[in-house]
Amino acid sequence: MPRRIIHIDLDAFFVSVEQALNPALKGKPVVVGGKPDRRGVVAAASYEARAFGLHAGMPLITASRFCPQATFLEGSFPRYRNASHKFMAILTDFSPFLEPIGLDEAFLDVTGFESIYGSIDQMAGIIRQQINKELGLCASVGIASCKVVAKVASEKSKPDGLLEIAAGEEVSFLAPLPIAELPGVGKKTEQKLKGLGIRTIGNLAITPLNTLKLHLGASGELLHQLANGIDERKVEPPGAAKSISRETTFGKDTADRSSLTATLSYLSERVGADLRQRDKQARCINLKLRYADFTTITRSHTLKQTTDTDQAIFNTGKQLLDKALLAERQLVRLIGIGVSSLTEPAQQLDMLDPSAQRLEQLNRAVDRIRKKYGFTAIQTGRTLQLKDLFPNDKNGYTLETPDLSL
Ligand code: TTP
Ligand code: MG
Repeated sequence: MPRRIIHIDLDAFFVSVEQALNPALKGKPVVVGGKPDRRGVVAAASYEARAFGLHAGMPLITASRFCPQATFLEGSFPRYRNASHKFMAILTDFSPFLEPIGLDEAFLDVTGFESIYGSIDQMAGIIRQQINKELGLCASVGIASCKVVAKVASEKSKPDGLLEIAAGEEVSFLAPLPIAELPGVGKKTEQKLKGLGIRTIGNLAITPLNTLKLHLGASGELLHQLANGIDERKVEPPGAAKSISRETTFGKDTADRSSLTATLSYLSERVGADLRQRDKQARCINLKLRYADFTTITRSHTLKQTTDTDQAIFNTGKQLLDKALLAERQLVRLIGIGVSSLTEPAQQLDMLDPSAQRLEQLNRAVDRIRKKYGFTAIQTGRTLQLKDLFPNDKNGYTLETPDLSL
């Protein structure tokens, strides 16, 4: 039986939350990101502001030149997270097969649900109404037989829209769209494809697989499938992890502080990204070391305040590492970092600490760029030296024992 999948994404999310709180801002150009004299960038722009060319990622100063009459707001991340929880709670009422993506986006597998609601289209209408009634927000919805087509459809229906692609229509729906609109095609891939004369998703769909593999490697095959509307990926709940960890064995045992620190930093970033993807916070940070003689130690530290930032995970891990290296002078064979005692985000605490809030926003911004362009698209100064230690591609460094999440 063909699947029916809903992709739902809130319109101009941060801005819409502000407009729901202050209706005087509705229908006007509004920007969340900060005052225009600040060095930051636009996080979200209302559709009225987008009409002036404003978009996420644009420097605030440029935005204020294009649209001086816009209202510029600092925004409040805990407020958006709170709205996000309510949004996800509404979706859970409609289907247990829910996969949240970030704060304002989710997939729902609703195969067979037409018998309850008359049609999936009607079901989506009820979901949108409920979000509007309870949160004062507009959501756009795509419905299709697989994730990629549902996602492109919701994007196409924006703002405040609904677009259903019938089974069998996937390829013809995608074909005329520019390649940049295919999820998974970032700026670099777009340039490469254009260099090959591939401009539309339809061009990509009929390009021989070998040509794509030659120029794009393994991701060429995936993109070819997606362009043909083939996407078997399931809608999967993120799973209730009790702990999250990453570890790796070095090719050669080492006592070199800077490569140990760089590896710890990279592993901390992977753990942090996973933690945020699950929208969890951690109280306990755990370091694991295996020495050349195979003795293995773990050292833990319990934080006063829960965290989900790469920096807090790394800083605590680094303190534990420094202590352990002082106590034991052997070469290190394996290093691992993990978090446990996972909880829901502690919202009130963040409110009191604007610097924690900014760090959290920064981490989330990095997550978004990495989701689009690959994990190594952004590297911190500390991890850069890993280039000499481990092979890497856009998904990150190839570690000897990667991805040991429990
Ligand atoms: P998006 O869903 O990408 O954007 P949006 O909801 O503002 O607009 P729309 O979906 O209608 O196109 O991102 C959701 C929120 O994430 C957005 O409101 C603000 C935040 N965000 C940033 O902080 N920086 C960014 O670069 C992007 C893209 C989003
Ligand atoms: Mg959105």
